[in-house]
Amino acid sequence: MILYVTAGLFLSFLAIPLLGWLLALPGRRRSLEALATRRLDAAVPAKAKPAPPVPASLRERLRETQEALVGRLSVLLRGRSLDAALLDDLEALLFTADLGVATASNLLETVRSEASGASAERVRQVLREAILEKLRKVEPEGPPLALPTSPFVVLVIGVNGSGKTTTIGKLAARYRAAGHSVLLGAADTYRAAAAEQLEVWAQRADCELVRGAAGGDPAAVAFDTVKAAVARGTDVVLIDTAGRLQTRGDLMAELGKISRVLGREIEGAPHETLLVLDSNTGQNAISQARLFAEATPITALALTKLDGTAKGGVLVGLADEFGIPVRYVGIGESVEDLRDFSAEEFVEALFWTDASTDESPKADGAAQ
Ligand SMILES: Nc1nc2c(ncn2[C@@H]2O[C@H](COP(=O)(O)OP(=O)(O)OP(=O)(O)O)[C@@H](O)[C@H]2O)c(=O)[nH]1
Ligand SMILES: [Mg+2]
Repeated sequence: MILYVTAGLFLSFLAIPLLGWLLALPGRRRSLEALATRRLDAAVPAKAKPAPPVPASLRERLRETQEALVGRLSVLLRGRSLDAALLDDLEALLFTADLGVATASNLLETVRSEASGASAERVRQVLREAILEKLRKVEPEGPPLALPTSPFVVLVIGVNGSGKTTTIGKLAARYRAAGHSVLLGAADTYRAAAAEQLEVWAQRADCELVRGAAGGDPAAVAFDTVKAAVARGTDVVLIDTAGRLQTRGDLMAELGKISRVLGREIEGAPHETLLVLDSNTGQNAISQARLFAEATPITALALTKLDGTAKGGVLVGLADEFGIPVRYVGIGESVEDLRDFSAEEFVEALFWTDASTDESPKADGAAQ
């Protein structure tokens, strides 16, 4: 009897660790598999990163620009190869696609030198690559919404109605969604309704706002805003300014003053001066960029209203002429319609037509 009990106890001591080992087996197998995959990954060189999928909304919103540039190009190229007559037609197309004269000439020259006598498909490919190369140069470095310093001060400028306040509202919402504290500065003191408009966005984004007296000094509001941000330990400050014509010297000089006041309060501020350009203005946006850049150093561009315009080609001209990083593109009026600019994504959206059919999206009815 004693012998049976001893043997039973001995067997159960053996059974417990055995049971534990069996239960841990799936987890152990998973970690072994992970180890094997890691080793395999290390042994196999990483493949080139595939192009990011283009969100249907971006394609859809860029449709008019797509048609004005690549849609017309597809029709032009159909069944032809690059000869003198096609070059003439291409010249006419590029010069009327809101790219700006310098960029259009440059693209034409690239096609002439790289695709002489080549097929339609090759011409299309050369143009695509040339546009992509120009746009890659203005892709912002670093991750989106990066905050290299605190408070990170962004001064937002541009002509009347370009979309400054809306862009600030959308940006505030994005920063808030990423968990950052945001303070808005209503330095557009010209229009009584301007601060109210910004206030609505502040409520939507759940952030605070500093405003001054109507008709007051915009630089003073900017100063009060950064002072409050420092006191409160705010992460991001977005300063709205009144729209101004790029040809009004006095108003342009005011931007320099706001910038200097910010820099006096916080070293290096404004850390970003964002010029907001309405794509509908086409080549005028190029002249806006030139004159604003003369008034104050521009560190980033936002191209708004790319939805509903055929003039989005101006983005390529701006990239080519100024090389200023394009941080955002606006493709609609709601909060989620402010996208980080990606050269690859933009070019994919422009050239998304199935090249083998050489049809524009309208022609083949392949719209999403
Ligand atoms: N479709 C579309 N509309 C936009 C976009 N961005 C702004 N808007 C609209 O453009 C109009 C002007 O926008 P605001 O943000 O008030 O422009 P603003 O530059 O602040 O104007 P001012 O303060 O008067 O100089 C508004 O009706 C916005 O809804 C965009 O990306 N797409
Ligand atoms: Mg405004």
